[in-house]
Amino acid sequence: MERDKLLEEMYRVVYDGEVDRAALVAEQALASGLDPLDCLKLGFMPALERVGEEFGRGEKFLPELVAAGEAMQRALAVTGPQLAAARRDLPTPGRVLLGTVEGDIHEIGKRIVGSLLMAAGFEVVDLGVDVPARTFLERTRELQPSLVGLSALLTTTMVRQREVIEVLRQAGVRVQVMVGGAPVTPSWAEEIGADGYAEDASSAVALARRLTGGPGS
Ligand code: B1M
Repeated sequence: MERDKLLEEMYRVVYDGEVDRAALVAEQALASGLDPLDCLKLGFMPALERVGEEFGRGEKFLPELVAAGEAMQRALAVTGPQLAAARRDLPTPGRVLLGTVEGDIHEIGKRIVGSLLMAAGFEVVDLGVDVPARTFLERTRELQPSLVGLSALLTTTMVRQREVIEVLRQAGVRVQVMVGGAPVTPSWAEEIGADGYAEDASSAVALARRLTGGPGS
């Protein structure tokens, strides 16, 4: 299948929530030589954004949101490992502890951020979703990461980013904290005392490099 047709098909499978077909289309796209990041940015993600907008306007319902999210997850299961093919020739710029904050189960953006960080050579420990502040503290003490990354997709869970930062600071743990997620803004990051904010996965890598003093910082 040619590139434009594949991109259209990627969009369609997520928009229509065709969970099983999503992995197949992702495999076809990679086999045809398409870049995994292009597959996500130009094919799958715009469809998920549209479903999200339509859900927000009451034109789509929860089952459709769930199906689109599932289809995206299947596509990511195929493209993610290729995105994350780490550059082993470089010394690792550091360890990143990544998670979606408590109360929030959105994980797609965080996984993409994690994959690109791995591709940039970072060691990524992904704590998953709905991660309490206490867990961030415990795992930071245990793993001594250079950077903690907090993702939040809901206006109601953004506040948990502040909570994690407070818990870390109150415990006297000094670690850089990066925040991101659709509702998060640079001013919010500043207000809660985060060390940096990244709008998307590529800028998260640039920021992580800067905060950890890694290559290209
Ligand atoms: Co939800 N959801 N959702 N959802 N969902 C949103 C976020 C929403 C905007 C949709 C809408 O109404 N228009 C809305 C939030 C409204 C608000 O808070 N103002 C919403 C809602 C309301 C809900 C529920 C409450 C719905 C309900 O139950 N009634 C519920 C909440 C569940 C919970 O968390 N407790 C819910 C559930 C779900 C699903 C489970 C069905 C599913 C998630 C599946 C999954 O992740 N496994 C889902 C989905 C898919 C979405 C949308 C459609 C897509 C999110 C996504 O994956 N985007 C979303 C609408 C939207 O965002 N347009 C929506 C693609 C992803 C690549 O982008 O996550 O933004 P994003 O990540 C980007 C950047 O933000 C950034 O880089 C990423 C890559 O470029 N980034 C970081 C993200 N994290 C970062 C961390 C960093 C740095 C950058 O550093 C650490």
